[in-house]
Amino acid sequence: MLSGRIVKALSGFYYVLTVEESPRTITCRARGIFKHKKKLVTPLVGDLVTIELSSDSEGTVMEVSSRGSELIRPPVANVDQVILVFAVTDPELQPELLDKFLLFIENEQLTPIIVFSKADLIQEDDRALDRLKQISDAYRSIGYDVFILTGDDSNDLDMLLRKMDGRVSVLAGQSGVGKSTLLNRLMPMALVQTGEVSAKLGRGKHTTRHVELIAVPGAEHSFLADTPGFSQLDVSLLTAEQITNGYREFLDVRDQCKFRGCTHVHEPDCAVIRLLAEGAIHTFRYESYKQWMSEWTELKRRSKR
Ligand SMILES: Nc1nc2c(ncn2[C@@H]2O[C@H](COP(=O)(O)OP(=O)(O)OP(=O)(O)O)[C@@H](O)[C@H]2O)c(=O)[nH]1
Ligand SMILES: [Mg+2]
Ligand SMILES: [Zn+2]
Repeated sequence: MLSGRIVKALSGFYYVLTVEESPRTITCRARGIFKHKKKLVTPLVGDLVTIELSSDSEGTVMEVSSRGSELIRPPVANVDQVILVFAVTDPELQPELLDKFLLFIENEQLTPIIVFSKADLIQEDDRALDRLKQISDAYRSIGYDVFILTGDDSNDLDMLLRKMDGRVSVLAGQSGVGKSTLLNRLMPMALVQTGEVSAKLGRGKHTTRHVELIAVPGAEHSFLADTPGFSQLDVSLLTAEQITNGYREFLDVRDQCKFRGCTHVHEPDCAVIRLLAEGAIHTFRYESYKQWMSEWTELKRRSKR
């Protein structure tokens, strides 16, 4: 029996990187369904497993260890942090969508890192540059790490790489924002396919289709996962309280609201609404909060009909 980590799952096979002096990748079939504390589990990328070898390079997954964390989208287990990539243009930056991603990350107790890509595409005199600066300052003031990719950013890339030390990180964001491109810039030897590479080969746009964990070279227990892009996120999977908890700056002051369980929308003596009026909470954050709250209410109402 050997232990390892599932780094890729494709067409019924699990690719397991072994924990050994010289790690190797073993192609495995799963033994069927796994029971864990009476729950059925399907192995996920990121799972720590034990395997039985049938040859030097093939084996069977025998057991899945219990998970430290489990993301539904992208589907990865045992993640420590999420590198959330948002393009500043092409597609146009939508901070409310960024906040929607943050809702899920915060509620999984994962550390988000925000990366704004394609900043090299905005002209210096463009108003979009001011907007980017305002938005990134806002997220920094709330306590998030924010990186901006300008093409001339090797220092930032080094800092980002250091943040991945000893951790399992996963890239997340819409399709075409540059997740695979960023992975290749951080780890040039990984050579994952990006939209650009295959366009050169004349095969049209390449889009990532599976989750793959890639070991960060020279760093122990460090992995970065490339994932397929997505933008559909179902807020009805969360509770109303989780939506409120998804906004860090509201959490900090909720004890000052008059009512316990204040939703910060219509209640009197609400600390969030007071701070909003004082300018200490960003309007765009509060607006996105109301947007996801009302989407949540609407989805719940419809599901009851
Ligand atoms: N100008 C510029 N182009 C970028 C940047 N990052 C990515 N691109 C381009 O955007 C396109 C899509 O990049 P990918 O890295 O494949 O995007 P992705 O997020 O992996 O997309 P999916 O795999 O579909 O989820 C490619 O043509 C890249 O060259 C950037 O920072 N600046
Ligand atoms: Mg990709
Ligand atoms: Zn309140």
